[in-house]
Amino acid sequence: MGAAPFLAACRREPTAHTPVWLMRQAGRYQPEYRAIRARLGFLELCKTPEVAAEVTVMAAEQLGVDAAILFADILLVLEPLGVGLEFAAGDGPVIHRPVRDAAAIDALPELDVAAMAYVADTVRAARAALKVPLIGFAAAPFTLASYLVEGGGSRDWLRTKGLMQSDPGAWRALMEKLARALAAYLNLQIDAGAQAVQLFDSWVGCLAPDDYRAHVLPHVRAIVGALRPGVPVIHFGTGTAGLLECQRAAGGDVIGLDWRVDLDAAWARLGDDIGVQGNLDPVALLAPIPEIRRRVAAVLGQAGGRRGHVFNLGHGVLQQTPVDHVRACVDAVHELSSRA
Ligand code: 1CP
Repeated sequence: MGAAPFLAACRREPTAHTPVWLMRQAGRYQPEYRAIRARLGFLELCKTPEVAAEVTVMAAEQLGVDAAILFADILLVLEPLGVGLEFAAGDGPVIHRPVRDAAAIDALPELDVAAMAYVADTVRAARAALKVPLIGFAAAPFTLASYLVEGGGSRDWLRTKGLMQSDPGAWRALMEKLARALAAYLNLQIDAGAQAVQLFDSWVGCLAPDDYRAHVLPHVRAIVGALRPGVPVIHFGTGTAGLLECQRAAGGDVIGLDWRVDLDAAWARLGDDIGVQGNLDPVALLAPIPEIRRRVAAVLGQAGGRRGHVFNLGHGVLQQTPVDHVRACVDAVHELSSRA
């Protein structure tokens, strides 16, 4: 056997089947995860490396996927910045002291990456137990800034886009600070053993291409350029049909797509010298298994067996998804893409 299929696909090398992993493959849809969460808060779980590693490994093994993803959260890096991160039960994440103007941005400390040592410990513990490659991850700076500025999740990102458009100097200072933090954090994960990394720019699809080019692209590019060489970078976003060329220009070996684009048309725009990840609608996993298989076949059909396709959902596994449907999806990818 050559390299693991997941890493081979990230490098656009041939593989015996299309590799598959799923965003949020560890989480609330699993009874074992819910049992762990009944005794540990989310932040506590993330900060207990043995248990976070167990959650990482359990998801990968149960599903038979081709890669594991570190169990952590994109918002953890905000905690040492002293902005009051809390994962409030039921309501999603809250930032108690949001950062909304030049003075607050100036006062935001640089990340001391030593504060994230527990994540490196999780990476090491997971690697020791895993048979498949481990993906590390971080937010891309726009998506991280959106939580920091809004004070939590948002539907319209008014304050974030408002800051970007009305005080571009302050915005740039914020993005530069976050980009330095995120590059150091990802390199910490890589040094601990992460074999690929994914940048989650989950909410960047709310931007006009001109704003992306002026206010986001340079900072993503700075992160990608600062990472240890030789480790594949997956650059993911949702709602990015208007931004694909810009995302490609910003960097990454593989571009992660959501279901709102045809994978083949998106790949044609990106060019065949880059990999593509995606892009089944997570809602499809609620359908009966024969329908799941039909939809998996449709995504694989659009990829056409080309080198460089990593199968995934277009966003995370939904909490309501039956475990056997998730497994059926993974099995279908392997069966229907087998080239052995
Ligand atoms: O209550 C719980 O148990 C916590 C739910 C939960 C989980 C399971 C949160 C809170 N984070 C996570 C894990 C997580 N988050 C992973 C683990 C690895 C895996 O994929 O299996 C990853 C990669 C993330 C990344 C993440 N966190 C993103 C990017 C991906 C995406 O969904 O777009 C985002 C936006 C977050 C913020 C966040 N953390 C948690 C929640 C509920 C949210 C979303 C809040 C919102 O909608 O704004």
